Amino acid sequence: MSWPATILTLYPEMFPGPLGASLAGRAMRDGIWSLDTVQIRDFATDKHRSVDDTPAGGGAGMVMRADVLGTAVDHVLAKAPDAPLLAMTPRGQPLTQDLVRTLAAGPGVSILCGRFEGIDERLFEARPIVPVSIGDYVLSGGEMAAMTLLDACVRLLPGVMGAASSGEEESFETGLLEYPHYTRPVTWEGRTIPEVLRSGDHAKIAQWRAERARADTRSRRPDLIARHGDARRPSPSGARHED
Ligand code: 6GU
Repeated sequence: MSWPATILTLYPEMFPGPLGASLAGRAMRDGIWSLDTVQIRDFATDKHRSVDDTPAGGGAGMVMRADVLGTAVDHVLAKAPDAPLLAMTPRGQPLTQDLVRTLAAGPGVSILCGRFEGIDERLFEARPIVPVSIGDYVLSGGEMAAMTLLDACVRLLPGVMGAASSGEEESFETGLLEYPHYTRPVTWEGRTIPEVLRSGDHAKIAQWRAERARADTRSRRPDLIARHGDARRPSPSGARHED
């Protein structure tokens, strides 16, 4: 059990889902990581096994109860005391490659998946829970967000991807988007692979890639350029962006 993940959810049947296939699936079968689900409803106390209630102050939808979640979270914290406990919610801090790297380097992760309109805020005051969001849009629940986070972490675990995942030129490793890729055929529908990539001149190739990374980031993700500090040359050797 090298990197255990524990998921608190109302829908354990959604797991492993896509994480059981491809790279993550093979890594799981190889014992590099493991997945355990905990059914939140098992911690309900009334005869209807209710986990949610109407929002204080009124409004649409339902809110996940602090008392039920508190007991469920305590169960997970007792089982996995060293793993950080995250909650997937659009109100959370943004998931970044920096956070993914930190989590993958740690002892594993526990993840609470929100449903309904949200989670009673007192839970976040009373337990050590880090709220995390995967982007500025709203999912119907945190489960697919948790799968996204786990996929990003698992590919970085030792033995999962080999050289490629430590690739210092990957998107975000330099604070920029990665340069574009090409492969054979050399000509497809009249479009030819850029000449420089076929030149064998590795210095020129590195320079072209650095320029394209910068240009594409500027046009697609100006927010990243602003954070990157508009450096003249993103280091092709892959020096990491420090915040
Ligand atoms: Cl983590 N959960 C939900 N429900 N929606 C989201 C999200 C998380 N991140 C972005 N949208």
